[in-house]
Amino acid sequence: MAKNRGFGAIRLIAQHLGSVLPSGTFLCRRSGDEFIAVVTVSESLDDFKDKLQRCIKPLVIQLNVTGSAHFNATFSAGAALYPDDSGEVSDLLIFADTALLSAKESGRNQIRWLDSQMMFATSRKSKIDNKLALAISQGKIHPHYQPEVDLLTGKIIGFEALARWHDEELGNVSPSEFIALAEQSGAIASLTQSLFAQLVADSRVIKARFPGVRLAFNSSPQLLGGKWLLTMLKTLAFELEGALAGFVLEITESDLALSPEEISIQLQGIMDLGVKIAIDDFGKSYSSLSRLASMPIQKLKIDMSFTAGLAQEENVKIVAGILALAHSLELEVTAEGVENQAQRDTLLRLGCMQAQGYFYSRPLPLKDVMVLPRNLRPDQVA
Ligand code: G
Ligand code: MN
Repeated sequence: MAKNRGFGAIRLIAQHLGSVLPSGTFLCRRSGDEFIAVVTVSESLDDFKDKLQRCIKPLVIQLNVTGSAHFNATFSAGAALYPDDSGEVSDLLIFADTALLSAKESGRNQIRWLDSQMMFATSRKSKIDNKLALAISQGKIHPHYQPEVDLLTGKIIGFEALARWHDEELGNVSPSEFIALAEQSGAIASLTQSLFAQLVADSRVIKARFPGVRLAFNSSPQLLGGKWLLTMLKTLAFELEGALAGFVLEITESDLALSPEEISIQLQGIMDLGVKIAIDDFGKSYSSLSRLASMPIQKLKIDMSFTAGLAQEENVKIVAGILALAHSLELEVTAEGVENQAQRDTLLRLGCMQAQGYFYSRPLPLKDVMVLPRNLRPDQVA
């Protein structure tokens, strides 16, 4: 019934579009409620844009003959111009999609035309997408390492591995640009494997220079669902005979929302290899406190937005609350994003003992890690 009703509505929308768009328009349904229209510009571009704007007015749809069921349909549209934007059909479709996304993000019920900013973002994104698999297989994406310190003494107690990619053409490509693409294309598994293999290799020299440090790495939620991550780590642990002791896996609080049986079995298996589990960006998203208490977790990392806001009393209260919660659950705590001495002092006063952030060091390539002193900011020692 619902299905028929859905098809009925789509058919009515298609008929409506056919009747309001200029005659001679090619119109087809792409998927779901998405249509593609190829419209010829036969007047000045400004007049044409006005005309299209009028075509996509909201519509009230009557669904059955008695008129008892009706609903409002609004239209979002994205447009790209041939040949100005591109001579290629495939590019034009991608550009129109980008403009459509922008129309939806700007509140829907409107038409958006491709602009140079959207075009730049789209072409950078598709270049990153095209280069990603090769960059992974050639080992061009490396871990950089950001120190974690003991707040009281400034002693380096660990490092977090963070993926960094420098491309000759694209410059520095940030993880926020390539991780989502790697997840979409399925390359996230090979990326994680490559980064982890580099981390393990680097860990020998890092641990020799900084005895007892822990090495943290991040995992995509996609890899936590099945057994992939556990299997990869087991294989490495087997090859390295215990080399995983001292490693820390960082997951986010929303990862705990995955099926509890699945995730706790995998996390427990990972812990059994000697790896500690930390919750990254804690406090930023939704957290289930019962999951937090029942899952095998040893550490929280306070999201950097709270550290950045420590000048406001409300953030001081939140951080104090997180520290109290961590204390009762017997979890370690690291504050992320410490950028100045005032934040360091407030955190210490609240009883937070570990931190990470630009005040101490940015994420560094291995060669720079190796020349770091064992204590950062010794001037800060109280
Ligand atoms: O989500 P996660 O905590 O893993 O992300 C860490 C990111 O935050 C890294 O990309 C790192 O470069 C960045 N970062 C680390 N320390 C600081 C800091 O002190 N200030 C800001 N603004 N960013 C930081
Ligand atoms: Mn992290």
